[in-house]
Parts: sequence; C-alpha cells; structure tokens
Amino acid sequence: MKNKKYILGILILILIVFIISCAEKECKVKEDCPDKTCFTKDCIDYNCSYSKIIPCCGNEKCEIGETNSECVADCPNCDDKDKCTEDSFDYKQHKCLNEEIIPCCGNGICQTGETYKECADDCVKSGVLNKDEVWGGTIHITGDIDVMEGVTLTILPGTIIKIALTDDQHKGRDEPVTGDIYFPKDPPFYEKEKITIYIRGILNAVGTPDNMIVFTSESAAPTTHDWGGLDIFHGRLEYAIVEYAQYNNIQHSSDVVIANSIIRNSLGDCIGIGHSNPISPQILNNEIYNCGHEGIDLAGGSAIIKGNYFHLENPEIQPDPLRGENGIIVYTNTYPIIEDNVFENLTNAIVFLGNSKYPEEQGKKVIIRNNRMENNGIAFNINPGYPFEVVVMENNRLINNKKDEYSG
Ligand SMILES: [Ca+2]
Ligand SMILES: [Ca+2]
Ligand SMILES: [Ca+2]
Ligand SMILES: [Ca+2]
Repeated sequence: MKNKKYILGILILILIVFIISCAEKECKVKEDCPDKTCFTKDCIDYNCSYSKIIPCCGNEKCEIGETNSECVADCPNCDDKDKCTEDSFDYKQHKCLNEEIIPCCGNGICQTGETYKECADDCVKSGVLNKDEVWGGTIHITGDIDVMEGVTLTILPGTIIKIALTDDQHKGRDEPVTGDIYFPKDPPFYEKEKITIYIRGILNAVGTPDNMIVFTSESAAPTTHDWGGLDIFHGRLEYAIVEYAQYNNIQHSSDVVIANSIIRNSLGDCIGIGHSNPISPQILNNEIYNCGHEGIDLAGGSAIIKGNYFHLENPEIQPDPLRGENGIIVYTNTYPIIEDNVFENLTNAIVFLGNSKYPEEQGKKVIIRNNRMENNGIAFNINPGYPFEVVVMENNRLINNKKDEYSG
C-alpha cells in the first residue's frame, strides 16, 4: 500500500512538472511567435524573444538612416525643387532643411567663384536691369547695359567685368560719334557697335584695396576704344579699375563719387563731367593715366577733384601718341575745386578752355591749390578768352615744367 501511494505521488509530480513545462513553452521555432511592428522575433529556450529594429520603417518616426526614398511612411519628401538648395531631413529638429548652395549656377546671380565660362546662365549680361542686382565672380557683358532709374546695381569686391568688342543690343546712334578736331587720328566711334554701361539708377561698386573691381576689355590685345565706357547717373565707384573704354561719363547728377580707383587707357577723356548738366561730383584719390585726350574734362558745374595722380605711362597704345595727355580741362564758367593732386609728365597739366556751355555765375571761383605739377610740357595752359581772373591759385608747387604758364 505504501509503495502504491509512493508511485502515485511520483506520477502526480511528473504530471505537474509536465503541465508546468508545457505551459512555459511559448515556442519551438520563431514562427510560433506573433509579429510585433519594428521588432525581430526569435524563439530561445521555448520563449519568444524580440529585439528592436533601428531604424524601422513604419514607426511613424523618421530616424537616422531613414530617408523618404526608402521609407515614405515615416520620412517627408524634402525636395524643394530648387537645385540651388541642398535638401536633407534634420533628425533632431524633425523637419526638412533646404540649405543654400553657394555658389550655384542657375540662381540668376553671378556669385564670387563663378565665371561666365562655366556658368553662362548667371554670368553673361546684356540689356535692361529692371530690378536690383548684385554682381560677383567673372562677368561677360555682351551688349549695352541699362540699369533703370531707381534700380541699384551692387558690384562685390573682386568682381571682374569683361566687356565684349561688339554690342549685341545694337543700341545707340547710327551715325558715328566723330571725335574732336584736335584728334584727327581717333577712329570713328559707332555706338551701335560698342558697349556702354548706363547706370541710370544707382551704382554701388565698392571694392577693397586687395580686391578691386575690374571693368576691362575681353580682348587679349586691347585698344583704348574697345567699349564705350561707364555712364554713371548716381552712386559710388571705389577701389575699381576701369580700362580700355572710349570715355566714361558723369553727366546727370552731383550724386556720384569716384574714389581710390584707377581709370586708364581711354581714347578720349578718362572721365567727362558736366557736358549735359552743370553738376558737381567728387573725384577723390584716383590714379588717372594714359587718357588720349585728357584725364578729366570739366565742362560745367563745381566738381571736387582732390588727391588724384595724373600721369603718363604708355602713350604708344593711343592712335596718336604725340597728342593729348592733358590732366584736366576746365571750360569757361565751370567752377571746380582742384586740390592736392599730382600732375606728372603730361603735355598740359591743366588747360583753361575758352569754350563755355553755361552762363557765367557771378562771384564763383575756380580753386586750384596744393597741387604738384612736375615735368610737364605746360603746367597751366590758358586759352584766349578764358576769364583767368576767376581762378584762385594757392600753394601749387611747379617743378621742372617746360613752361609753368602759357597763354595763346
Ligand atoms: Ca521610422
Ligand atoms: Ca533643393
Ligand atoms: Ca550663381
Ligand atoms: Ca551700344
């Protein structure tokens, strides 16, 4: 009896162990385990085991390593359809980032580091500017530019502007602008064939001493009449080089400053002032040289011409190297202040011209002071009929000129 009870006890125990062990066995193989989103499953020791999948498409979170192309469910499409932005998803802030690519060809702006050779879309210019623009890089001008009234053209330091030899706008007068009777060897100038940059709005072209802005001819063998020149109605040209233009003009307002620049290698006057209106711009601390007719032609107004260096470099580039090379021409009834300038190696440093475009202004004076005139043919060349009594001379140093003063 005792034995029977014992055996029954063992059987019950085995049954209990069997039942318990049966109850604990979740699985034999992993397929026995139910799926869980974003977990992998396994069957380990008859138990289902799960481990997290990172990243996981379908957890409604765009995680590091996931992108829209692999997981549309979790990640947004960050493509803003702008090729000039780098598109990505910021996993920390959980939003799209569209960062500007600088420079980028195709954004309509010629930027520092871009040139017209690689990016004609942005860096070739011709025609009308109706809204503000910023120029950088290396630009190719293929036709007349008209910056319209009220529009600002900003040019960044280091910008190089190469001007073509023909005007694809074909804009300008039909008949040639014939030169001065004093310069019969000047070639005729056809506006339709040459490029002029008209800034009827505002020029904001300010370079730096190390990164000057350059306006130049595209030609490998440039002449002094490859393009028409700058016609500046308003604004500032500073730390810039302007070369190989027929002539540059300031004719429309006194609101123009040219400073710390090099204006050179022009067939006519490097800067013409006041022929259309008696205006008073400021020409400060520039180097002005190899101007076929004169450095500055002052036909009206009361310009301030201060701290400039007028001299002669390579006259052989001109059609008539023996003529011209004048520093400043002052027309009758024009009343500039000319001070702190240096005039060297010129035919004439200052010519007082008997022509007048405007009526006399009573009591107005021409001030010429603290200039140095050295090694010139004539320092002061006074044409017949010029009313020299309006000129106030102070402190000018006249050194080794062939003639200090000449009238006739
Ligand atoms: Ca996810
Ligand atoms: Ca983009
Ligand atoms: Ca660009
Ligand atoms: Ca033209």
